[in-house]
Amino acid sequence: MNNKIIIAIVAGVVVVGGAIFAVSQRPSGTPAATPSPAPNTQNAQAAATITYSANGFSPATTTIKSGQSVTFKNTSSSEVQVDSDPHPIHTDNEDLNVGTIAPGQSKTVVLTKKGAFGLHNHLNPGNTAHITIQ
Ligand SMILES: [Cu+2]
Repeated sequence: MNNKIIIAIVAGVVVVGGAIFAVSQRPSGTPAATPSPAPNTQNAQAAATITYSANGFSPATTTIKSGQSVTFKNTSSSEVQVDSDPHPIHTDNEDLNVGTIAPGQSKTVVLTKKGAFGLHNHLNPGNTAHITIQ
């Protein structure tokens, strides 16, 4: 008689404990556990990549279509700060004010404003590149 009660209690603890464990293992909130991208950036394959190395930006000119994205990749050993021309006010195309990118890192931006724009490394304004957005 007592054994049956003890077995029932143990079984109940196991079932309840198992249920709590199962619930705790479930990801909370929405199933989309991927980190949300920063504003104006996307994880999709970029239409073009502009690399910043010790020699500056490469390629010097890039052409994409409006709505496509461009990845800026810093392969140099120093920080780069990508900004729209003109230096230092950066007002031609504010989508190109990508900001600082640490060595070895990259940032991707979606560009929508059509036209031909210059950009530069704000920390070394002689390093420039051009991008045409059709
Ligand atoms: Cu600047």
